[in-house]
Amino acid sequence: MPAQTPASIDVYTWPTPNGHKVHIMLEECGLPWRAHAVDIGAGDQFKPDFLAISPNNKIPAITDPEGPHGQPISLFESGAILLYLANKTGRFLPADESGRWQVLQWLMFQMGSVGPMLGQAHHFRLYALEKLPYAIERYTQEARRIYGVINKRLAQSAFVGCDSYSIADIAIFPWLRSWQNQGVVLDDFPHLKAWFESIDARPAVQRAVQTLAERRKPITDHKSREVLFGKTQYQTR
Ligand SMILES: N[C@@H](CCC(=O)N[C@@H](CS)C(=O)NCC(=O)O)C(=O)O
Repeated sequence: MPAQTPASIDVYTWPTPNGHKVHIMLEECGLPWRAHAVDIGAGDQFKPDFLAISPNNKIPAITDPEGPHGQPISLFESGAILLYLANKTGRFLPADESGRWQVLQWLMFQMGSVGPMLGQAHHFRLYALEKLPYAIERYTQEARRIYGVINKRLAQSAFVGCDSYSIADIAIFPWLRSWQNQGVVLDDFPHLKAWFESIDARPAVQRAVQTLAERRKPITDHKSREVLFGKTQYQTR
């Protein structure tokens, strides 16, 4: 009997680093999926249907019609989604316990340090209308420190998580694509640079980062700023 094609996973997303983590994982796993644009500059993340699956009003979120026990499941938080997809497919998370814990600690490092700190670097260097030297200095230094941590790890290991490509690499890579905006010079981190170029060349990665590329725009207009950093973001719900 021919194997049944899995149902498409619905991805509620936008072309940002956190969105691209999930796009890359889905492309690497060869799973069927569909992107549904959530324009976070226009305020789509506050629509009730989206908040019902992503209560923190952030992309990415997914719905898999074939979740655990064959039942549909919705998930938000990119780290949880990567773990879910790794568990579903048996890919990019080592089966052996020590490799698994290695990957999980570096995935948590991405979620707790790389994303939040580089996100603040973007905010204060690019988006904040008021250029605050203390904040710019702090988050640029944090960005450089984090690149240094990754570079040191890659001096000892072929990949960030373990000795093979994993969800830790998939989570970190999209954030480093904007290194210029973070005040970092890639040449200062040679092990990281070689790793970055090898991931960037992967066909699945090349396809994934094209997701909704035509919709991407800089957050410079009044409306986007208001939605993301102003009253709409902080209204009491
Ligand atoms: N920890 C979350 C962060 C997600 C996140 O920050 N998403 C941003 C885009 S990269 C977003 O949707 N922002 C919209 C908003 O804050 O209203 C994850 O990893 O999924």
